[in-house]
Amino acid sequence: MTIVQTRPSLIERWREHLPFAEGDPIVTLLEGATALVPAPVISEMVGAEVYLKCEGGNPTASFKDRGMTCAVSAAVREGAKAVICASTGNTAASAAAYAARAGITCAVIVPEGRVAMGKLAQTLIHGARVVSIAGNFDRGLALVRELVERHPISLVNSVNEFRLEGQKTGAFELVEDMAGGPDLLCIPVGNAGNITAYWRGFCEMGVAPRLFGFQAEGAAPLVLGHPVEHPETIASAIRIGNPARGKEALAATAESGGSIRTVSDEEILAAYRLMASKEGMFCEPASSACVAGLLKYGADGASTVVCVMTGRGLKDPETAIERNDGAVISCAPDMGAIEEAVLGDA
Ligand code: AN7
Repeated sequence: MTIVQTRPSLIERWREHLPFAEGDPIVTLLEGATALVPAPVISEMVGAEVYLKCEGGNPTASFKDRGMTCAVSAAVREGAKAVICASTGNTAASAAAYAARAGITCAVIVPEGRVAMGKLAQTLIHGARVVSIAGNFDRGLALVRELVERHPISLVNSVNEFRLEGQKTGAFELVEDMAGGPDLLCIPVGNAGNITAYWRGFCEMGVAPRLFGFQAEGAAPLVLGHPVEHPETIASAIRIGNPARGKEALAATAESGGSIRTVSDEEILAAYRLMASKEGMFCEPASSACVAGLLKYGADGASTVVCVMTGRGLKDPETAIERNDGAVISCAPDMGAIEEAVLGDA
């Protein structure tokens, strides 16, 4: 059989900057190379050129795939037969997909009842063992860190260096697409791996945009300066109270001349609806947190801004349906009723 590969895998594309040699096994779904889409409405509102880095365009519809191709490829290179992660959902979906692709097993630990439906569906259909705990992400991560000390299972959370190595390629693409990168990067912060990875990528390319990280008010350990025992937010992806990469994220942000600040759930939801209804961009609530932050605090003199749209809106259909201004209109199947339903005052 002739296999035609339409574009390089992320590892092949950026091999000279990644810890993979020619001939190493590569587990890929052709991740990366995501679109950078102008946001005219947000641009007008903040008085800067704003672009959206659409990470929902990755194979499992979040940025996690950049890191996961590296983490799972490295695990296979080391002979691992199983991977594990704690997750608020997207890491789980990505790990499950890449493990399936590699033909190895995957287990995920998730906070009971707090994972968005699309993410759970993905993780299950890829055949991962989904273990739900009566505890939050932070407890799950502590448990898996201990578990991998006892068993030969590869941990693929962003405490794994390969995850950050893969995710730094998001910054590489921005430097390439924008001829030197933006003045300002706005990014949601949960476990703080992605903001750390972007900074690493920018540094390796010799550019230094300011980083504005945003946490939800009820889950803002890096703003408060201490862990949050019971993190709470509508943006379930970033419902994290004790970020594993917190110190590095704070150092990166400070070095860039930026900051990590908070946005409320109301601000997150307003940005979420605005993005969908005015920009045609359906992202998940955690992603809209960075747009909410940009709208709240302003572009601060930057002329070009990138907001990292970390995950696709379809991940979380419940929030889209429940937190939406509109509703489905029931209608009898006849012309009079249809005219009224379509044209009447809703
Ligand atoms: C859509 O999947 O932590 O600061 O377990 O899914 O690198 O953690 C997800 C995080 C932002 C925050 N946007 O990134 C997980 C998980 C979305 C996310 C973040 C996540 P980090």
